[in-house]
Amino acid sequence: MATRWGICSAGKISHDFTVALKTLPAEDHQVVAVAARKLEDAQEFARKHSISRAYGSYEELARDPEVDVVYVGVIHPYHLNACRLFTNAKKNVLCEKPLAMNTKEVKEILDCAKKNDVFLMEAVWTRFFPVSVEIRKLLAHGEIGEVKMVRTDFGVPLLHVPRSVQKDLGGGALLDLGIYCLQFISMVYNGEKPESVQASGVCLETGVDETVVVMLRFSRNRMAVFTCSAGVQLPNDAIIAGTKGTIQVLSSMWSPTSLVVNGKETQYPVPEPYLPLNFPNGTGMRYEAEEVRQCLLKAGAQ
Ligand code: ISD
Repeated sequence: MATRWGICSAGKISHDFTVALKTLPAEDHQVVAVAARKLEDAQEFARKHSISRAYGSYEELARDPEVDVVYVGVIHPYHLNACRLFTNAKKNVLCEKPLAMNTKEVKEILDCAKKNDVFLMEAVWTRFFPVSVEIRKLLAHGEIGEVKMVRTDFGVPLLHVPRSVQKDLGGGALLDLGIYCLQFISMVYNGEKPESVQASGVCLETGVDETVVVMLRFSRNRMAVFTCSAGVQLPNDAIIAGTKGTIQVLSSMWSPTSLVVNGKETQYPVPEPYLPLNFPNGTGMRYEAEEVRQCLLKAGAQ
C-alpha cells in the first residue's frame, strides 16, 4: 500500500519536496492533498503537481482521513502549531528543520507526538542521501582511522530574503544554515555530546545572527569547527580528517552528491526533476521520504 502524503504549505520547500516524492514509485508514495493559508495558493499548487484535493486551511488537511503522513513545510516559527495540530489529529509528521525555535517548543512537539502515538521526524534530509550513508559506513569500518577534526561551513547571501533576516519569521544563520553543519558534525561523532562549545558571531540590526563561527571539543581531544553565514557565500563543503586519511564532501554539503575519499572522487547523482527546483539537488528529499515510509511500515503504522 502506498504512503499517502498531505502537504502543509504551498511554499518553495513544499514544491521541491513534492517534486522529489514524484521521483519515487507511485505504488509506494502518493500525494493526496495540499493545504495553504489561502485556498487559491493550494489550488495553484495542486494544479501544478496534479494533486486531487486542495484546502484553504491546515485544519481541513488534518481532518482528511486519507492522509497517512503530513509534510510540514511552513517556516519554523509555525512548526509548533502545525505539529500540534497534525499529531493531535493522529497524523504522522515529517517536519522541516529546525523542528522548533527552542528546546521548550521541541519538548512540546515530542510530547504531543508521544501522547498521540504517531511518528514524527525532523526533515534533516542530508542524513538520508547515499553520500551520508556511505560516510557512516566508511567511519564504522575505520577507513580513515580515528577522526580528530571535522570542518564544515554553510554560507549563502540571503540578506534580501525576509525569512532569513526577520526575527518574527525565524531569521538567523544558525537556525537555517548552521543546523546543517551541526548535524554533520554530530553524525560524524556518532551523536556524542561535545565537552565544550565556543561560539562568536555578529548580529544584524533586526537582532538575528548574520554570521557565526563555532568551535566544538569532544572527548579524547577530538575537535570540530563550523561557520554559517546568511551574509556571504562560503565554500559549503565539509572535511573529516582522521589519523589514516580524509573524507571530503564537496559543495553542497547539505544535499551532497559528491564524495572524495583519500583523494578519490565518486559521484552519487540525484534524479532529474520534472519542474525547476528552488534548492540545489532538491530531488534528494526523496531519500528522507522513503525513510519515513520504511519507518511507518516497520511500526505497522500504515
Ligand atoms: O536546502 C536548503 C534549506 O533547507 C535551506 O533553508 O537551503 C536553504 C537555505 O535557505 C539556503 O538557500
